[in-house]
Amino acid sequence: MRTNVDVDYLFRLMAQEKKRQLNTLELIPSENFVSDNVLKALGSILTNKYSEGYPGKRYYGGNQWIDKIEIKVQKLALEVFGLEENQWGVNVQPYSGTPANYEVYFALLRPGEKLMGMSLTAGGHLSHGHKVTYSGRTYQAVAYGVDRNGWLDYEEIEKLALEYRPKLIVAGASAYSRKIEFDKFRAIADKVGAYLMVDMAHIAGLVAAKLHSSPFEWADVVTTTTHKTLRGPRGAMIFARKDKNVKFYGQEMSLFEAVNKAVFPGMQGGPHNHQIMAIGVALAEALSPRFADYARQIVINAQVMAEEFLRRGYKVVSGGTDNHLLLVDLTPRFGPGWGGAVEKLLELSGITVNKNVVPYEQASPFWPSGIRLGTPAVTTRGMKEEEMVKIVELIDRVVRAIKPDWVKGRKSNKELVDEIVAKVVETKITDKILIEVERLTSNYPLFGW
Ligand code: DSN
Repeated sequence: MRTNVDVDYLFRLMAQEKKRQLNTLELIPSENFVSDNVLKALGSILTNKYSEGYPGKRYYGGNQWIDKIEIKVQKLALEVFGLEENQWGVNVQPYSGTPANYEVYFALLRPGEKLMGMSLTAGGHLSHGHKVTYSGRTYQAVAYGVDRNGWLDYEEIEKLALEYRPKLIVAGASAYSRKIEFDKFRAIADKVGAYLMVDMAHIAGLVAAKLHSSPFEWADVVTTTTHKTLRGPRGAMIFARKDKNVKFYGQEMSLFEAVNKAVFPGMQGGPHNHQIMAIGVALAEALSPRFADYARQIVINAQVMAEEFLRRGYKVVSGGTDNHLLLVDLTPRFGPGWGGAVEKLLELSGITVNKNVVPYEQASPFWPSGIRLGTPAVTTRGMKEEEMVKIVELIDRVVRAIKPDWVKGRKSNKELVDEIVAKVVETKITDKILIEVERLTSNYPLFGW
């Protein structure tokens, strides 16, 4: 291969990122590490092919093998979630989670119609109607939240639905650690004649392993990304009912047909065939008994982590977790607004988490009061309960290096956070933790599985 300085530079950056992934503890709940076979599919010649349309109905020739791949991936997707082909169809072409959600809105709603989803501050996702997004600007979005303890309050959601009468209700979250009761959402949707869409992106792997109740019994449409607990490539799928109809721009058709039209030609062009192939590989992996063991360990690990935080006196939103993630509210220790400083210090210690708003956040969303942690990626490395306790100990040592009187009663901002971070770095605690993290990660090598 001919060399080129820019290409070399890019590959050097990629090598650095690989090193980061190998040597740090990845605790962002929406991230994971894929298998070598998934990587092989993603980095394959399938990226060369154009195939607008669907199997058997393409706008380009030469799709005989692509058709077979897409059909097989659809079958695997239905099998993983125990679905019958006469009731459910699946579109495996969405580029990612946000486009998948918008494609469903395009299929079911007209601009200006009402959509109800969980608010971002309560743990929902931007694409569920947040005002700065396409979903919030195109539809009239109404947001539901959680109660003071951080739990979904179905009576409140019902009240809101009865008041606003949305045409579509979205259930699903990005920072909610408890089981979502899809049957209750269905009952609410039925009361107001709304469609029910479940965005199971975060918990798809747990649903596949039957560790979370299935949304398919209750929802009209289910969207998911494929790269979180499902441990596939970055990508998404939309499942839609074939036995329920909708009027799509004057034409009566099944929800599944409307979703297909919304994906292509509605909102996307050529499918990413390398990505579809990699989704298929991940789905085949999800069907193995090893995946069920993996998913069980994700939840055990998250619960052990939550218990250890509680034992060390931290506030865990909702008091614990039923799934793969937990939200630690740092307000009692530091006052509002210091999640960002903790995120930065943990990053310098080789531990990756994300700052996150907490329910009834008193600080700004840019400088929120919590951190969100999840176990899918460290569980892929093979870490178990003992390591979770160790990780919480490491995090605690970093957090305790921030003296509450440095921050309490002060409003966080970039300068102040930089100042606090510098003060802690001076104590050398981040260097010490970094060494311990490298020791821990070297015992659980990544890649090659
Ligand atoms: N951005 C993802 C998350 O981190 O939860 C959701 O799409």
